Amino acid sequence: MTDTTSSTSPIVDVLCVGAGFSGLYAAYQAAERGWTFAGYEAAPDVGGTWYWNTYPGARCDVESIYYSYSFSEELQQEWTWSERFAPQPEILSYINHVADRFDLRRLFRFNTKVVAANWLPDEHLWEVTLDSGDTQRGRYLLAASGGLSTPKDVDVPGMENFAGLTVSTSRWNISLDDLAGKRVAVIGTGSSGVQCIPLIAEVAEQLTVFQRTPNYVFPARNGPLHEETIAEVKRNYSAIREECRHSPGGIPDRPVTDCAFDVSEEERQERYERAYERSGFLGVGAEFADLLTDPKANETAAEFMRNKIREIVHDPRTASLLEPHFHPLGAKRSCFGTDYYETFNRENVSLISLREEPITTMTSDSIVTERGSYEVDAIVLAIGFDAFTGPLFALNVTTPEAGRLQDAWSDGVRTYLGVMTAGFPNFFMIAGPQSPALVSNVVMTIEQAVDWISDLITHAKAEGGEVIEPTTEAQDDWVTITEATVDQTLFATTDSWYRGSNVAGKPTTFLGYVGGVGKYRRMCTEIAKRGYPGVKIG
Ligand code: FAD
Ligand code: N01
Repeated sequence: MTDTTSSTSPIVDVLCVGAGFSGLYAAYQAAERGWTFAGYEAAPDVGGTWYWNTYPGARCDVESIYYSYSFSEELQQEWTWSERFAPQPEILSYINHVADRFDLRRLFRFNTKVVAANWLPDEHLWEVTLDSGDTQRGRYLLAASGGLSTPKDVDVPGMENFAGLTVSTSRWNISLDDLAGKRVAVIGTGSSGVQCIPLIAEVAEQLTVFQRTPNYVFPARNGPLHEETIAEVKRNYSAIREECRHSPGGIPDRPVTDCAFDVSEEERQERYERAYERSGFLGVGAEFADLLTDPKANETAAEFMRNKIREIVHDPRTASLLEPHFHPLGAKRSCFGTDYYETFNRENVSLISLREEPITTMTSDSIVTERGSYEVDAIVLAIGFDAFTGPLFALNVTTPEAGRLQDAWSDGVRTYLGVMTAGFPNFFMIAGPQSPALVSNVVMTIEQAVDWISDLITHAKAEGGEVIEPTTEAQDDWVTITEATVDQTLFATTDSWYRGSNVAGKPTTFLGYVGGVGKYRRMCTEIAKRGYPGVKIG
């Protein structure tokens, strides 16, 4: 292992922050290419998202046979997923297996936070400072620090007054049994809330869900993966992965060309029914080509889902509060749940709409709203993340010329391909903002990004170049492309973490490229073939 423990450690080729899917694959590529590598991970072990998010019900919502590494044929043949959407412990075991199988763990220092990263222009090196005070120098700095790894600051009024048990889904540190027989509140009904609410309802004496914005929750339709399915997938894995790489979302596509009003009302409803049964990202929200561009078309799908909620939820008032009316279907990240709406038929579950009665404060044992006071023993916070820029800014990435990354991006994110940013040489982001990560099977996006970055470094080394930086012009073009692409869609009109609007004071720029994984890959490949025209290599 490269000694990464003191300021006298030898200079490494690659400094990397994070040991989730991104960091581990970056370590693998570095080892394959013979580069020295020093990785740092704040957690005690590998896993990233799947190390931290251990709340009840946590699982992926991109099918596991796709939401996994494709770089090793042996790996994908020897690993067998148990369910369509594997639960968190299984995904974490998989990541641990990968770390052991490819001997990657030795390349990371755990329980170690990177607190600063400074570019030394005369030496063409990055120097990272660790929370221990140690420093380490390296030629390239990779932020594999995750898009959803920094929990949002708790912005619920009066939280500091509450004396009962408080736990956050993104830093879950209790067992479900700790909530047994208790009066529990869940605040937040995004993907995390949707996954844990049904399981908490099963053990709590009383569960009160505090919902601010109702979302569209599709049935996950999870289940065991049968032997024949697994055998079939393994026989065809190479072809399946290739299809994913060139698809819009990093999963096998189901292309549709017709629009919602091209068909009769009857046919539309039949197709939504079939899509609802199928579920997944190619379900209702992907049944017609114009659902994410035409508000009227979208409304047909939204109303279909509201009807489903009214059918499932017995109490009409609760059903109406659960009906999503505040944003188009799919324009915020859709949620996939198991018995989510059914849970609100339980005697011990009630729903409070924070749009009707916002929380004003808390006491030691109650949540106080504009309309009443709710006594609880425990509060589960499922309020989301400071996405992308949260973890990146915490690195305090600084160059003498451009200053800190957070200052360079004070008006919004600016990247070249979501991978680099002008003014910050030899700094690379894996699955970063303005990449397709936001709306893709992220593991596929990670592999593509690491391969592309590694090829660029290889190219620069071959040319004798030590410094790699995008031109401002290429970056401006990419920002324009990402904005123009999203402006054609309903994503642009919707407040969500996709746009940074969930965090007070964060500039609202869209944090992803929504033109599709396949199209993005083609662009990146073409840029590489042409000798990286948007990149200065010196
Ligand atoms: P992460 O897994 O977030 O890992 C980043 C690591 O960097 C973390 O371990 C963190 O501790 C470490 N780190 C950050 N800053 C520092 C620092 N300064 N110093 C040291 N270490 C640091 N995506 C999908 O495509 N499909 C899904 O089904 C899916 N499900 C998800 C479910 C949940 C509950 C969440 C939260 C996200 C989900 N995602 C999903 C997105 C998921 O984040 C990515 O798929 C993927 O796991 C990201 O991997 P990563 O390695 O890039 O980042
Ligand atoms: O976070 P979120 P999440 N008072 O931001 C509410 C991935 N993921 O952790 O919409 C009261 O989506 C907020 O309300 P509003 C996935 O990419 C995947 O659930 O802002 N409420 C919202 O209801 C996902 O998109 C899975 O009005 C407050 C909720 O809290 C991303 O991670 C599972 C509040 C936050 O929802 C984030 O999901 C889990 C406040 N002060 C996560 N602040 C899978 O299924 C926020 N809220 C694979």
